[in-house]
Amino acid sequence: MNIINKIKPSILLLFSALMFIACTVDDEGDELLEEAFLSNGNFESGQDKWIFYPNGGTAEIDNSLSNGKGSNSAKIATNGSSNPGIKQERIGVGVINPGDIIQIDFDHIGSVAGDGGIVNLILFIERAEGESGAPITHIFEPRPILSENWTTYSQSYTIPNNAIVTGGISFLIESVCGGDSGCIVNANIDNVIISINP
Ligand SMILES: [Ca+2]
Repeated sequence: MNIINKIKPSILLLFSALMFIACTVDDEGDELLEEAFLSNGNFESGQDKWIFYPNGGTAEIDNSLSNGKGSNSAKIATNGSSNPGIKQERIGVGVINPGDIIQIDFDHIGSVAGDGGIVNLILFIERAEGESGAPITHIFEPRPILSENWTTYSQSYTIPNNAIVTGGISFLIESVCGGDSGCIVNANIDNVIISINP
């Protein structure tokens, strides 16, 4: 056996080991991303992962309306001075960093009547629990415009390079009526997706 034949199995073994390490890291990374970002964006698991805030209006699972597969969406509705909303908190801790682009997409359907009714998408860049300082709060514009057809809303925000993101991100989708009498907002939300550096 010459020297090359002796070395070959060792090289092959080393190569296999490196591939194994590379694949393991990659798989863990993918799992981490899935866990960290957003679960149940289609509401097919009900309120799981979400916080529903009626805030004087209606915030509930609507199992009669879904866009695409499944049967559920989130209904956020108000007919008075209130701001019912749905929120996911502190997702992407340790994964989302300063400078990252956060893209949020969701589908909406519904209507606004009277004056003063809007739908807000608000992003919070969070500090760790107990860490002093205020989160960055970003209200996306232009806001979603409700209509009788499902429409996809897509917005992105670049986290400033000097931001503190130790608590990940939170986001809130809310229907809002101010003080105008006759204001009504009926919105259904489905298929919420968050992409990092899309
Ligand atoms: Ca759905």
